[in-house]
Amino acid sequence: MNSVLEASAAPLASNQIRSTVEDELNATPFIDVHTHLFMPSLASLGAWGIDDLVTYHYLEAELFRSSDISPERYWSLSKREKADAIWRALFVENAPVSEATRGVIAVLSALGLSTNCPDLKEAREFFAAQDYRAHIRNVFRIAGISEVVMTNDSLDPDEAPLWESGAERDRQFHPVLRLDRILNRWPQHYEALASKGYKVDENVSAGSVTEVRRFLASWCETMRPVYMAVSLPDSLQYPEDSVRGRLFGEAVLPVCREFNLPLSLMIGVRYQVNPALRLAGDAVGKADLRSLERLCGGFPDNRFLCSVLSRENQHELCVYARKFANLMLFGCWWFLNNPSIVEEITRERLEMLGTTFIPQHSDARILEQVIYKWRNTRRTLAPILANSYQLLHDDGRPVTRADIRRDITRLFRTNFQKWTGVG
Ligand code: FIX
Ligand code: ZN
Repeated sequence: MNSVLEASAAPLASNQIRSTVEDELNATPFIDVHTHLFMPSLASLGAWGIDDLVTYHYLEAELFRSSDISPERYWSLSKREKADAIWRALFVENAPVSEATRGVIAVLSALGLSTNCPDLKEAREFFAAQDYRAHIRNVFRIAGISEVVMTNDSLDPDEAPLWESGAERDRQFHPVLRLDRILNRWPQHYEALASKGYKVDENVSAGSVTEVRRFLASWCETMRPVYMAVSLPDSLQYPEDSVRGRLFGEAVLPVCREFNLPLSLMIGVRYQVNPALRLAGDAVGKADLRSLERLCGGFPDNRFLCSVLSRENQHELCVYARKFANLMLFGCWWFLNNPSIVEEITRERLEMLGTTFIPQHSDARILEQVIYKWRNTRRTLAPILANSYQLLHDDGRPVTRADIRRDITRLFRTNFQKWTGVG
């Protein structure tokens, strides 16, 4: 056995555990299992650069707390003016201590840019000088990720034609078939299917269900997604005598089985509690997770990915994962993606699930966000993982670098690869 293998198989001393965990977290390229980023051939849909970073909906929500500008006045501004207003209010007139504002600072510093300028002139010049494709690779390298999973909408009038005309694929971007328009807003969107020749109606007659299956199957052929996904309200009920209830059981889950795809359920959104804030207008609600119990129990041949938005649902979610082997938990989603809460959720999951879950996803909407979202994750998880190994060591089981490397690879790569078949 060569010396490197010997070293990684040697029991670690107690005071070596923390630094070894940090090394292995930094050395392991993560797979980012849920983002709103787009591959270069879909760049027209994507967001990157300083103006997009600063007008991220998390910061828009914070702007209206730190400035007198009304949402109406704000939406009337150009993107550049919006970014200037947010930079002034959240980064100049106040210290950027919130997780989202601190994130922008972390991105600027990682790219070698000043972090306390009075305006965005320097940053705009930097991003204007970037070659987009090279910039993507560089940002992924800095973030320590090998690939991301996109969010693709076959009913989006701007996106669908790009796929239908054969969008060039990219090995670092995996597609996902997102179903929110079909499952949550059927009355507004069934006509889009009808206009493409699918015989569907508003009441989802028997014929419609078959046609929806045909639509989904055709998009699985076109897009070759790694999973299907849908975000769901806190009021989700399953089974339910509704369009969503029927389409889940009779169209979506059968097609997932046919194409051997997991279904990702993102549960717990209270949509548009303040529509004036647009994308920033959604909130969170505690969900009745017995729906998840019935889906996992009722469809044992389907695999489910699941992330739940409410902090109050996390413990029962962990318990459900102990009951259903066809359920894989992932991420600390959206309002949970704050270090103090990520810590709490991840400790609980390690204690209850060992390494059989996916700790985090970035949910990046702007390319460079992966830099701070994954820096935060590595920084938050290092002491938590080190503590687990320290307890194992103190309880009498020697811990090796190879153990730590295998587990971190499982948490941030192979759990997802095995669940989706992504190579
Ligand atoms: O449904 C989702 O995928 C959510 O992540 C988004 O809709 C949400 O707006 C978001 O950006 C969360 O971070
Ligand atoms: Zn998302």
